[in-house]
Amino acid sequence: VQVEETYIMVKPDGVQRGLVGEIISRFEKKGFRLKGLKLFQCPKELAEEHYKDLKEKSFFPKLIDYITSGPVVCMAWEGVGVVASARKLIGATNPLQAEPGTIRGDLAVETGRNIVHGSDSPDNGQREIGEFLNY
Ligand code: YYY
Ligand code: MG
Repeated sequence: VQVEETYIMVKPDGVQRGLVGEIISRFEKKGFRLKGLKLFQCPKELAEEHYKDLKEKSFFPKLIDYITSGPVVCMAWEGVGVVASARKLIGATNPLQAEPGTIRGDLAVETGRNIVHGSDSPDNGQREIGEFLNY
Protein backbone atom coordinates (compact mmCIF):
# COMPACT_ATOMS: atom_id res chain seq x y z
CA VAL A 1 0.00 0.00 0.00
CA GLN A 2 1.30 3.40 -1.02
CA VAL A 3 1.46 6.81 0.62
CA GLU A 4 -1.66 8.43 -0.77
CA GLU A 5 -4.14 11.21 -0.07
CA THR A 6 -7.84 11.23 0.68
CA TYR A 7 -10.50 13.90 0.83
CA ILE A 8 -12.31 14.12 4.17
CA MET A 9 -15.18 16.55 4.67
CA VAL A 10 -17.03 17.36 7.89
CA LYS A 11 -20.61 17.89 6.72
CA PRO A 12 -22.79 20.82 7.91
CA ASP A 13 -24.29 18.96 10.88
CA GLY A 14 -20.84 17.93 12.07
CA VAL A 15 -19.74 21.56 11.99
CA GLN A 16 -22.94 22.80 13.68
CA ARG A 17 -22.69 20.15 16.40
CA GLY A 18 -19.12 21.14 17.23
CA LEU A 19 -17.57 17.84 16.14
CA VAL A 20 -14.78 19.20 13.91
CA GLY A 21 -12.09 18.85 16.59
CA GLU A 22 -13.21 15.34 17.52
CA ILE A 23 -13.12 14.22 13.88
CA ILE A 24 -9.71 15.78 13.19
CA SER A 25 -8.40 14.23 16.38
CA ARG A 26 -9.30 10.71 15.26
CA PHE A 27 -7.29 11.04 12.05
CA GLU A 28 -4.39 12.67 13.91
CA LYS A 29 -4.31 9.97 16.58
CA LYS A 30 -4.37 7.25 13.93
CA GLY A 31 -1.17 8.77 12.55
CA PHE A 32 -2.27 10.46 9.33
CA ARG A 33 -1.01 13.86 8.28
CA LEU A 34 -3.20 16.88 7.64
CA LYS A 35 -2.21 18.39 4.27
CA GLY A 36 -4.93 21.00 3.72
CA LEU A 37 -7.99 22.42 5.46
CA LYS A 38 -10.61 25.08 4.90
CA LEU A 39 -14.08 26.14 6.04
CA PHE A 40 -16.25 26.36 2.94
CA GLN A 41 -19.83 26.99 1.85
CA CYS A 42 -20.38 24.38 -0.88
CA PRO A 43 -22.12 25.82 -3.97
CA LYS A 44 -25.06 23.79 -5.33
CA GLU A 45 -23.25 23.03 -8.63
CA LEU A 46 -20.25 21.53 -6.82
CA ALA A 47 -22.53 19.48 -4.52
CA GLU A 48 -24.33 18.08 -7.58
CA GLU A 49 -20.99 17.27 -9.25
CA HIS A 50 -19.63 15.63 -6.07
CA TYR A 51 -22.68 13.35 -5.73
CA LYS A 52 -23.39 12.92 -9.48
CA ASP A 53 -23.36 9.09 -9.22
CA LEU A 54 -26.43 9.38 -6.93
CA LYS A 55 -28.35 11.75 -9.24
CA GLU A 56 -31.14 9.25 -9.94
CA LYS A 57 -31.71 8.35 -6.27
CA SER A 58 -34.88 9.55 -4.55
CA PHE A 59 -32.84 11.13 -1.73
CA PHE A 60 -30.65 13.19 -4.11
CA PRO A 61 -32.48 16.55 -3.67
CA LYS A 62 -32.38 16.18 0.13
CA LEU A 63 -28.70 15.27 -0.03
CA ILE A 64 -27.90 18.41 -2.02
CA ASP A 65 -29.98 20.60 0.35
CA TYR A 66 -28.19 19.04 3.32
CA ILE A 67 -24.65 19.43 2.06
CA THR A 68 -25.26 23.06 1.05
CA SER A 69 -27.17 23.96 4.25
CA GLY A 70 -24.17 25.41 6.08
CA PRO A 71 -20.38 25.49 6.07
CA VAL A 72 -18.39 22.27 5.67
CA VAL A 73 -14.77 21.62 6.64
CA CYS A 74 -12.72 20.38 3.67
CA MET A 75 -9.53 18.45 4.39
CA ALA A 76 -6.79 16.57 2.59
CA TRP A 77 -5.16 13.79 4.65
CA GLU A 78 -2.02 11.87 3.71
CA GLY A 79 -0.67 8.52 4.79
CA VAL A 80 0.01 4.90 3.93
CA GLY A 81 -3.32 3.36 2.93
CA VAL A 82 -5.21 6.41 4.13
CA VAL A 83 -8.10 6.06 1.65
CA ALA A 84 -9.33 2.67 2.89
CA SER A 85 -8.29 3.29 6.48
CA ALA A 86 -10.25 6.56 6.64
CA ARG A 87 -13.35 4.72 5.38
CA LYS A 88 -12.90 2.26 8.26
CA LEU A 89 -12.45 5.04 10.81
CA ILE A 90 -15.60 6.73 9.43
CA GLY A 91 -17.77 3.58 9.47
CA ALA A 92 -20.81 2.44 7.49
CA THR A 93 -22.98 4.91 5.55
CA ASN A 94 -25.95 4.21 7.87
CA PRO A 95 -24.74 5.27 11.33
CA LEU A 96 -27.03 2.71 12.98
CA GLN A 97 -25.05 0.01 11.16
CA ALA A 98 -21.66 1.64 11.78
CA GLU A 99 -19.58 -0.16 14.42
CA PRO A 100 -19.04 1.47 17.80
CA GLY A 101 -15.59 3.03 17.73
CA THR A 102 -16.12 4.49 14.27
CA ILE A 103 -16.93 8.18 13.82
CA ARG A 104 -20.44 7.54 12.51
CA GLY A 105 -20.97 4.66 14.95
CA ASP A 106 -20.14 6.87 17.92
CA LEU A 107 -21.48 10.26 16.85
CA ALA A 108 -24.44 9.91 14.44
CA VAL A 109 -27.78 8.14 13.98
CA GLU A 110 -29.21 9.15 10.59
CA THR A 111 -27.91 8.27 7.10
CA GLY A 112 -28.98 11.71 5.96
CA ARG A 113 -26.98 13.30 8.83
CA ASN A 114 -23.89 11.12 8.87
CA ILE A 115 -21.48 14.02 9.63
CA VAL A 116 -18.47 13.10 7.51
CA HIS A 117 -17.42 12.17 3.97
CA GLY A 118 -14.38 10.13 2.94
CA SER A 119 -13.22 9.37 -0.61
CA ASP A 120 -13.81 5.80 -1.81
CA SER A 121 -10.67 5.46 -4.00
CA PRO A 122 -7.28 7.16 -4.43
CA ASP A 123 -8.38 8.55 -7.81
CA ASN A 124 -11.54 10.04 -6.31
CA GLY A 125 -9.44 11.37 -3.42
CA GLN A 126 -7.24 13.32 -5.83
CA ARG A 127 -10.24 14.55 -7.80
CA GLU A 128 -12.19 15.65 -4.71
CA ILE A 129 -9.18 17.38 -3.16
CA GLY A 130 -8.83 19.31 -6.42
CA GLU A 131 -12.52 20.18 -6.58
CA PHE A 132 -12.93 21.32 -2.97
CA LEU A 133 -9.55 22.49 -1.65
CA ASN A 134 -8.65 24.28 -4.90
CA TYR A 135 -12.16 25.64 -5.57
O1 YYY B 1 -19.58 6.93 0.85
P1 YYY B 1 -20.70 7.10 1.83
O2 YYY B 1 -20.86 8.54 2.28
O3 YYY B 1 -20.62 6.16 3.00
O4 YYY B 1 -22.07 6.70 1.09
P2 YYY B 1 -22.52 6.88 -0.44
O5 YYY B 1 -23.21 5.62 -0.83
O6 YYY B 1 -21.41 7.37 -1.29
O7 YYY B 1 -23.66 8.02 -0.32
C1 YYY B 1 -23.28 9.36 -0.19
C2 YYY B 1 -24.18 10.01 0.83
O8 YYY B 1 -25.54 10.00 0.38
C3 YYY B 1 -24.21 9.33 2.19
O9 YYY B 1 -23.10 9.68 3.02
C4 YYY B 1 -25.51 9.85 2.74
C5 YYY B 1 -26.40 9.98 1.50
N1 YYY B 1 -27.32 8.84 1.41
C6 YYY B 1 -28.62 9.01 1.85
O10 YYY B 1 -28.99 10.11 2.28
N2 YYY B 1 -29.50 7.94 1.79
C7 YYY B 1 -29.09 6.74 1.33
N3 YYY B 1 -29.97 5.73 1.29
C8 YYY B 1 -27.77 6.57 0.89
C9 YYY B 1 -26.90 7.63 0.94
MG1 MG C 1 -19.39 7.66 -1.12
